[in-house]
Amino acid sequence: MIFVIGDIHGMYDPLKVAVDYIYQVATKSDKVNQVIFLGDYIDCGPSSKQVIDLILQVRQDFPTVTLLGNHEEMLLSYYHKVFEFTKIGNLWLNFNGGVQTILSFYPQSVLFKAQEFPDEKAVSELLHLDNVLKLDEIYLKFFENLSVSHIEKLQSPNGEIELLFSHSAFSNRYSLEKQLAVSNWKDLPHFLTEINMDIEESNIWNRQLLNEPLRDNMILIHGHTPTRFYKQITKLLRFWEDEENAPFVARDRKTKQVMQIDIDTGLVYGGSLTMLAIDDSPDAVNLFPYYISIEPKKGFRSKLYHKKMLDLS
Ligand SMILES: [Mn+2]
Repeated sequence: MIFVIGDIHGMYDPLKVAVDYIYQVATKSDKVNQVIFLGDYIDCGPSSKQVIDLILQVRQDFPTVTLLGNHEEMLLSYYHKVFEFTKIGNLWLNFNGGVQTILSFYPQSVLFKAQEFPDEKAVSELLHLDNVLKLDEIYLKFFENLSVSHIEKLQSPNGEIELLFSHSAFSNRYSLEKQLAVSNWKDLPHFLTEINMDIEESNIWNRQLLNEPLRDNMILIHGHTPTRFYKQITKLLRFWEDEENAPFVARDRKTKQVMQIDIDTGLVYGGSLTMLAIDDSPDAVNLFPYYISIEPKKGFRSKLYHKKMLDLS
């Protein structure tokens, strides 16, 4: 079994439920062959550091892939003062929940020395100081070494299937091979310059849906855009008949093959955390047997998670 976990954004409790489920599966029934995290571990929620600590623990116990999200990209760009860091810093701290991440990793930051919580202007001025954020080496290495994409090749009764994992969607407009060649955060500036791509189109920021499959028998699995967002941009899509916090499944118009699955179900926007189960055994009848949906706790009687069927119709 492969487990894929969508956008977490500093929300430790739902992640703990997902991780406990994985340990339970590993001790009771199936073999856990891979755990894949799709990025956006930090920002907005209160527990970014605890989230990373839990991911580091999972990494010790299971083969694990950790992908780079745009929020980790913002943190690194700010931390290393690159990519016009002031702009990125403002964007990160003022609009993307970066302050919560600093509070979690570095509560002694000068950001919190002021009597009142700093407003936008004060944050901008503080950006130039060195003691806003300091990260321990273990966390800095974790962020710097996050992968930009990952491929799993599976044998199925219908032939080989490639699963491509990424924080957000790849683009049909650029060479797939070049997009796949980016290994980590440090490769990004060179890659963007080389193919003249705006970072908004890269597979850590892009919000465009695929026009067609990236290659035959390849399914892209990603997060980044809360699935309910698609409902707002078009009413023509039919995926919203049941519930808003379900993964989003897109098929090729011509062949009707599944080509894209988005599992960011908007945890920090009042949605849920989604963990997709993938049956990677060669005789798997159903590649996507179920997903786990975890809503932030509503009361002590509420169930911790719900096991649901992925609607592939
Ligand atoms: Mn994102």
